Amino acid sequence: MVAAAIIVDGRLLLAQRTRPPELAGLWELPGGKAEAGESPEDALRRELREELGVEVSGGDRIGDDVPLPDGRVLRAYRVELVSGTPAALDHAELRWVDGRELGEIDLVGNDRGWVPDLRLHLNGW
Ligand code: 523
Repeated sequence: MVAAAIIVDGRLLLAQRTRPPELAGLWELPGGKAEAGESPEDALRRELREELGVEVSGGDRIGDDVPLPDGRVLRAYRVELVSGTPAALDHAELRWVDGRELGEIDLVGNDRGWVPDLRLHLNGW
């Protein structure tokens, strides 16, 4: 599983989930599952194209891997926007948050451990 930290002008892009019911309404770093034979970087580019309608580049890791119950890990990458304006094609809503807002918003549990690392790159905390 891969997730993207898109940071522009000291704000991080968060996306509000619509599913499953237990995660609907919570905010996440957008991303998803790598398909068979797909590298994490390729998976992230595909997911962001599908979910947000943007092209991204880069991909330094940020924060620690989060072990998932099924044995996989969730890994976050910092990416740069290359083209497009993020749109909520697969989420309820998008929001750009600064460091203070990141601490106050309801994140999905798996993403919460990344907050201290993310804040180092954000304004306003
Ligand atoms: N997470 C998560 N944080 C996070 C992402 C992108 C995903 O905790 N930033 C978890 C939430 C789900 C699982 O990973 O339990 C799958 O995420 P999902 O649904 O975004 O992945 P998809 O879209 O590849 O999977 P399908 O919905 O099955 O298509």
